[in-house]
Amino acid sequence: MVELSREKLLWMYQKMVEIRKFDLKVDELFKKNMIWGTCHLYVGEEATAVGTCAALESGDYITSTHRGHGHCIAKGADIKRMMAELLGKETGYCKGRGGSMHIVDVSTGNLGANGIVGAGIPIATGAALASKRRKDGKVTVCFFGDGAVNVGPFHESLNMASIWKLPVVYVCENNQYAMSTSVQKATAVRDIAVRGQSYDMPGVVVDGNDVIAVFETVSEAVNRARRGEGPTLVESKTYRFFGHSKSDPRVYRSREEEQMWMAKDPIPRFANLLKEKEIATEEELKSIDELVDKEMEEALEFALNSPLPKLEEIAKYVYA
Ligand SMILES: Cc1ncc(C[n+]2csc(CCOP(=O)(O)OP(=O)(O)O)c2C)c(N)n1
Repeated sequence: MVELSREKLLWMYQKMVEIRKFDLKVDELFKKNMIWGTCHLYVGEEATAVGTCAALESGDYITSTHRGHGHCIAKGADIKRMMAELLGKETGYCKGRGGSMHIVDVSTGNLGANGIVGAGIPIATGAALASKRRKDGKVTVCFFGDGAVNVGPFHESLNMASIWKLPVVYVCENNQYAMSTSVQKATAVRDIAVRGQSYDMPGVVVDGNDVIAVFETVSEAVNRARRGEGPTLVESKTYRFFGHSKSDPRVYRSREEEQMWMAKDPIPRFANLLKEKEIATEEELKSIDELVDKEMEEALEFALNSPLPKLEEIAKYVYA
């Protein structure tokens, strides 16, 4: 806490609130049939994206997942362009062709969300290899879920990153479920972090609903990577408050379990800390909340006023 300025702490609070309000707005728009397809909400996991991105320099890279809105916002994406993308508009990050799972923003070092589970892991490893060869001093953070730790590319990538001592931090967002499959049923080890040992890299478990703990853990891993000492596997234990995607009635978990995790909501928890430490008053936090409400309304207005792609150009920019 001591090494963080008030400005940075308030930035962290604002980003968490932006992620929450963005996804709640997206949920509302879905229910009104204004967004089509599917999407995966990040509500409940905000502390992982924000604590992690707060540990990075602006030139560093991230790779994201199918649940990527939070990563994009924490790395500095333009919320107007994100909203436009979800509404299929020409002003969106992929000119409205990609939607929720394909937001990429190279200007902020975000190498892209990804609909294929685990596919960001080799991409991040490749980016880190490029940084090492170029000696550009950049670190790549790779976000992925607990479901991704059982795919081959996870194991291949961690092995190579360790052999070559690449500047990469693997951040596993263990939100307890891969669709309807609980992590206990699908994964042999109790803590995913122990898999770091197989590849001779540190594996650390962190409370993923505590933004400061995430910041501190990832900062240490980033510093290690920047010193040329190689990768780290961070397991951030957290929970998604909503279902897997839009059509999930959550029959595989109990309402009691959900309530237990919601009591650990990372946003009020951080707000209480900021008040306790006299970093911000209730009124100051409220004014941040109001500012973000306004930001969301403006983003929606921008998206609604943006043009749809022209029908004759619909296949333009589509490569697969
Ligand atoms: C290679 C691959 N297999 C299966 C799917 C279908 N699928 C989409 S999301 C998902 C679960 C992912 O769970 P996890 O990695 O834990 O991320 P979370 O959704 O919990 O954030 C699956 C199996 C896919 N998109 N890609």
